[in-house]
Amino acid sequence: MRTEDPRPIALKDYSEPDFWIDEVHLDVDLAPETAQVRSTLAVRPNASRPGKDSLRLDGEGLELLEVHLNGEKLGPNRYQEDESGLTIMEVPAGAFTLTTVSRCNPAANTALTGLYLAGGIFCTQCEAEGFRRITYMLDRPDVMAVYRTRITAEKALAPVLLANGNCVESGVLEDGRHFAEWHDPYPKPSYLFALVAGDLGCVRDAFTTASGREVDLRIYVEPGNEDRCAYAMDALKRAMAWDEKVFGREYDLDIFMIVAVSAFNMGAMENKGLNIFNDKYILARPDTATDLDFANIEAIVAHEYFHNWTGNRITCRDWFQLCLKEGLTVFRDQEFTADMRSRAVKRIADVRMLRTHQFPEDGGPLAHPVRPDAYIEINNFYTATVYEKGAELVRMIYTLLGAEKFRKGMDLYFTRHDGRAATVEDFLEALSDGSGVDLSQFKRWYHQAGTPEVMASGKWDGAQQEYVLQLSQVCPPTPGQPHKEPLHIPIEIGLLGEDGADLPLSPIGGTAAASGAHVISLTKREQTFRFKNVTAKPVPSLLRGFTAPVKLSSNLGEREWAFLMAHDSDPFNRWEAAQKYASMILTGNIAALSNGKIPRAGTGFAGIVRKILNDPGLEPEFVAQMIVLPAEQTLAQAIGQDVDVEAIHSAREAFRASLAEQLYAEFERAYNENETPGTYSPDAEAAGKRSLRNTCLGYMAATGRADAIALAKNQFDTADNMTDSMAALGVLAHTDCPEREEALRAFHDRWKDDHLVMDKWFALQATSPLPGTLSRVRELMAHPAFSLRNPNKVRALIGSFATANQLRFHESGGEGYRFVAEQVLALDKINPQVAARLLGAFKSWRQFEPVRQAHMRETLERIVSQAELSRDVYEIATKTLG
Ligand code: 0A1
Ligand code: ZN
Repeated sequence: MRTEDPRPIALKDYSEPDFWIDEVHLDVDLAPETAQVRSTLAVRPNASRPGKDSLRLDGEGLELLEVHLNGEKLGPNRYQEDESGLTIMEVPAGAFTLTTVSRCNPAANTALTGLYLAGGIFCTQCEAEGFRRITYMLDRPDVMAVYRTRITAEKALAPVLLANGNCVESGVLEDGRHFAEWHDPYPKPSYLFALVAGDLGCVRDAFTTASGREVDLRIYVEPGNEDRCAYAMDALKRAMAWDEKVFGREYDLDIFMIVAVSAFNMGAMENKGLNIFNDKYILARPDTATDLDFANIEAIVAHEYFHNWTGNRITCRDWFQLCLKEGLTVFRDQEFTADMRSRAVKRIADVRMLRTHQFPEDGGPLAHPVRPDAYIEINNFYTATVYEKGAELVRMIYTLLGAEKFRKGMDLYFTRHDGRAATVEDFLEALSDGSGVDLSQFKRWYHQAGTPEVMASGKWDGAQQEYVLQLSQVCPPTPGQPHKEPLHIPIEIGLLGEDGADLPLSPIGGTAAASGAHVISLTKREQTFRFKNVTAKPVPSLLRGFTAPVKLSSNLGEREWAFLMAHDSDPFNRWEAAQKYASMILTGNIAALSNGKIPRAGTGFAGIVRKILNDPGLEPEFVAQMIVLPAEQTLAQAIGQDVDVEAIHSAREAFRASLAEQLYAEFERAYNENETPGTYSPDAEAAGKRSLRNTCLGYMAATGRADAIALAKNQFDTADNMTDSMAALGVLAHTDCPEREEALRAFHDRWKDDHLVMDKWFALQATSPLPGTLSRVRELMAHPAFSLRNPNKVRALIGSFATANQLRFHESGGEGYRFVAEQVLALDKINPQVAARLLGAFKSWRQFEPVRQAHMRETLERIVSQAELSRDVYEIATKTLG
C-alpha cells in the first residue's frame, strides 16, 4: 500500500533490460502458510547495455533467506533488499547463475496475484506483475526464459501438482510428501508462468493436430464438478481446429491443461500450456448454466487458447503493448464465435458491449489510447479500450486489407516475430508489408484516445443522377490530448432503392463494388464521395457492419430509420436502425415526461416490430435483438448531459408496456411457437429460440397483466434448464408481485450450495429496479454465500448493483454511491485490483444532473482523502475526479 505520489511509468522511457535471463529453475516447497521458493536464474549481460555491475531484480512481499552467485553464498554486504526488490552488487562481467531462497505466504494472499491459496487450491496469477510476489525476477515481458519447475507438497493436501510444459519427473518422498517436475521448452516471459496444486478432479480428451501430433487435453476441477466440463472441452477442440483452418496455427506442446478455480480476479489466464480459469467460464450443465454462460465459456476457452500464438509465442515487449495480444486475440475470438454461431448476432452483441463499456470510458475522465503512453498501475489497463476497441482496430485493418491480404500479413507477423517480444509497430509493419497496404495514417488509432464523431450528409442530385455523400470527422479532446489528427476510417455503405433493395454502387473515382456494399476510406477532416447512375432518391445505409468504432450522425430522420429497420439487407444496420428509431421515440418521451406532455405510443415502430415477429425467414435470436429497446445506460449516453435516471427508467418502462399492449397477441404467439421441447441443447439455434421466447415473456409481463405474471411463475416452476428458470425469475424479481419472494426463496433453497448459481441469485436481486434494492443488497452481504474475499461474489452483488442498475445506484440522495464507496474502501485492503474495478462505476459522473454529480464528486473526494490507498484505487479515483 502506498499513497504518496505514485509515479507514472511512461512508454517513452522504455529501455532494454541490463541483463537477460535465459533459464529459470524453480524449486517450490508448498505449505499453506509458507511456500519456500529456491530459484536459480541463468543470467547474461545485455550486450547492448554493457558495463553494468549490479543486477536489480523485482520482488514484493517476500522473505529473503539466502543468495548464491555461481554457487557461492553471498554475505549481506553483497546485496540490498527493499520493498520492491533486490539489488546484487558487483556481479561478474560475463554470464552467471544466481540463486535466491525466499518465502511467501499463500494463505494470507487475498489480492489473488502471485501465489495464493483459495478453496484449498494453490494457484498462481502472474500477469501482469505477480511473478515478483513468488520469487525475485526480472519481471518484465521482454525477458523470456525457459522454465523448469519442481513442486513439492504433502500428498494428502495436494495430490495434483501442475506447472507449464511437460511433466518430466514425479515421485513419492518421505513423510507423505511427493513432487512433480515440469519443463516448458518454449521461452516465455514470467507473466506466463503458472503453478497449481491441490485436490482436483480431471476430465481428459485428446486432439490430433493438422500435422498429426496427438495432444493430451485435460480440464482440472474441484472433485464433483467433472460432469460440468463437457462443453468447455468441446469448445477447446473446436477452437484448436478453427485456429489451424483460419490462421494456420497449430498447438505446440504435447499437453494442454485448463484448471478451473473459484477465486480469480479476471475471466481466465493464458499461462503457457496451463490456462487458469475463473470456474464461471468452465463449469456448465443445462440445469446450472444459462445459454449466455455456455456462449461465454465457448468464447473464453477459445480466447485463452488463441493466446498461445497471439500473446505467448509472440508476446509483448512491454505492458504498453498490451493491445498487441489482447485486441488481436479478442478479434480472433469474435471471429471464432461468428463462425460457430451467427455472424450478425455476434456483431450486434460486440457493438452493444463496445458502446456500453468502451464508449463511456473513451468519453470520460479515464479515456486512454488503445496503446496507453503512461500508467500508474498496469492492472488498471485491462480495459474495454485495450480489449474491445483494440479488437475493433484489428477489425478495421481486416476490412481495409480484405480476408486474403489480412491472412498474408498475419502469416508474415507470425514468421517474423515468433519467439519474440513485439510492439504495435512490428504488428502494423508486418501487416502492411505482407499485404502491400499502407497503414501509416491508420496507426493514429493506436495513440489517439476518444471516440471519433463522423457526420454524414447525403444528397441525391436528380439532374446528374448522382448521390453525393459528404463526410466529416472530429474527435473530441480527451485527458492530455487536446488536439486530434484525422483518422483513417473505413466506412461500408450501401444505397437502398424505393423497394428496399440494394442499388448497384458505382463510385466516381473508385472501383465499382461487386456486391451492393462498398467500403470507402475517410482520411481527411472533410471529404465528398459521389456515386453515379442513381436514378431515384435512395436511402443510404452507412457504416454497415459497424466498420469503425465511431459515433455516426446523419441527416436521416425517423422515416428513413423506419425504412432501414424494415428493409436493410445488412443485418447490423437493420438492428442499428431499430435502435435509432426506438431511441428517437424514447428520448422524445423522456423529455415529454419531464415537461408534463403525453409520450408517444410508437405505433409506427410497433408496426415494424409486428412484421419482424411475423417474418419466418429471420433467425429467432436476431428477432430478439431487433425488439429489445436500447438499455437505460445507452439512453443516458444518448442524452449525454443532465441525465435524469428516473425519467429514463419511467419512459422506457412505459414504452415497453405500450408496445406489449399493442403486440400482446404477437408476443404470445412467438412465446408459444419458440418452445424448445426435448433434451436441452446449448447450440445457437436452440438458444436463439429461448432468447426470443424469454424476450416475449418480458414484454408480456411489462403489461402487469395477471396472466403474464402467472405464465412467468409457471415457467419458473416447470423449467428444466437454467436459461428458462433465470428468465422467469428475472421477470418476477423485477416486478412488484406476490410471486416474487416465493420464487426467490425457492430458487435459493434449491441452489444454496452451488456457488455459481448463487451468484446469479445475488445479481438478479442487485439489478432489481424496485425501491428496496439497496437495503436488500446490504442484507445479502451478510448471507453465508457472500464474501468480500471472492471476486465473483463482489461482482455479482456489488458490481451488478453499481454498473447494471442505473436507477438504484443513482438514488437521488447519494446512498447508492456511499454504499459502493464503503465497499471499495473495505475491498482495497483485501484485493486492490477488484476494488479499483468497482470504482470504475463512477466514471461517467459528469453526465448526471447537478445533485447527483455533487454526491458523486463528494464520494470520490472522500476516497481520495483516505490515508492509505492502493496504487490501483488511487489512480482510478484521482483520474476520475480529473
Ligand atoms: N490475459 C488474460 C486476462 C488477465 C489479465 C490480468 C489478470 O490478472 C491481473 C488475469 C487475467 C486474458 O486476456 O484472458
Ligand atoms: Zn486475453
